[in-house]
Amino acid sequence: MKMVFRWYGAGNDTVTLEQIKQIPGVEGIVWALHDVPAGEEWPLDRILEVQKTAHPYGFHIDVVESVNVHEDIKLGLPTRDKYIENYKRTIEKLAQVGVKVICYNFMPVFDWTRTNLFEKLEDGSTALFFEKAKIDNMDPFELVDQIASNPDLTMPGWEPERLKHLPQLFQAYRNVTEENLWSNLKYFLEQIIPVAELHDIKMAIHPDDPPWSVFGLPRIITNKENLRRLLKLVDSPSNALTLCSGSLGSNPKNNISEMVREFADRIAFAHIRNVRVYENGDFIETSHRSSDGSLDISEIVKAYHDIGFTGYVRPDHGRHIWNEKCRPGYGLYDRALGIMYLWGNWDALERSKKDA
Ligand code: DNO
Repeated sequence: MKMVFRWYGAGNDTVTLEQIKQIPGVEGIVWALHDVPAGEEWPLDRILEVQKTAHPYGFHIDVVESVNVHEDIKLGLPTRDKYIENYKRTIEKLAQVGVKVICYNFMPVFDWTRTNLFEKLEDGSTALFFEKAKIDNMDPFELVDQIASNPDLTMPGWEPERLKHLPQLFQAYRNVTEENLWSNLKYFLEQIIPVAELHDIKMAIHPDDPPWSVFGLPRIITNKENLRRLLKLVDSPSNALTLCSGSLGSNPKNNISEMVREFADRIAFAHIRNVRVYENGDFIETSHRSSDGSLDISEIVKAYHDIGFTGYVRPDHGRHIWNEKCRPGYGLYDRALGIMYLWGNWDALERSKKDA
């Protein structure tokens, strides 16, 4: 596995490249031009800037997370074609700097959703928390108000610019069913996968987080059957997966290590983290250690080891520990601990293979 670390960019992240350099075994940063609105073509000079920033540290920039998909594409509006063209141009430019994997998602309106970004765990640290009943009974505008009035709360897909259009967006999605979303995804993939193939890039879709419908919006990248269906929409190695253990794992019916084994050759990017799921459907993110959450991370790492995984791996959200002030889920300390846990598991497996 090739270890990478998500970095939001100079001035946009509390973590520095110097710090990342000192985490054992990190080869590259996972990056994006976070200020370019979804649907716009990424400027080459900005892409080159990232490369120039990363290279002195010996980091590659092979993995982009994410090139976001414009809502018109997900909605299947006639205007989608121009945004798809822009998407293709962005793929071509990313190819010019050697990008290998582009992560994206197909969640309507919102990206990951939580009810509290700083919920206390027993050890005094805080972590991202999802209270199911609260979301089920909530008017999404309420949550938007909470977010808008608290500048410390940032969630992807909840940018102020986007939130302004929320009423229209909800209106637009009113008649979009899951089947419509599938066919809009197929349309998109049929256009972009040939471009990705040409440049040897893997388009790695990220599962929905949480993997079920929120606020009545359709969500489809949620379980094994749907991942199978996705891979068949366009049957190409470039139509690939970001297998996120924590996103899929918040539904206890999803067996992550089984998915790793089944989709082995189509997983381009692995997000590994743990999550503790409660009986009422709530969940909280924990340390990566198996015994701290509901997922057996050791078993998941073993599945990757068994398939001889050579793709990219990153630790995912961490807790906020040791009083670190950071982007929710994206501090230095707990993600660095997460990496050491992943390496610990991996190295032990390598060792027993050698000894066998
Ligand atoms: C959350 C991330 C997601 C992910 C996007 C991929 O921290 O896992 O925001 O980057 O869904 O497009």
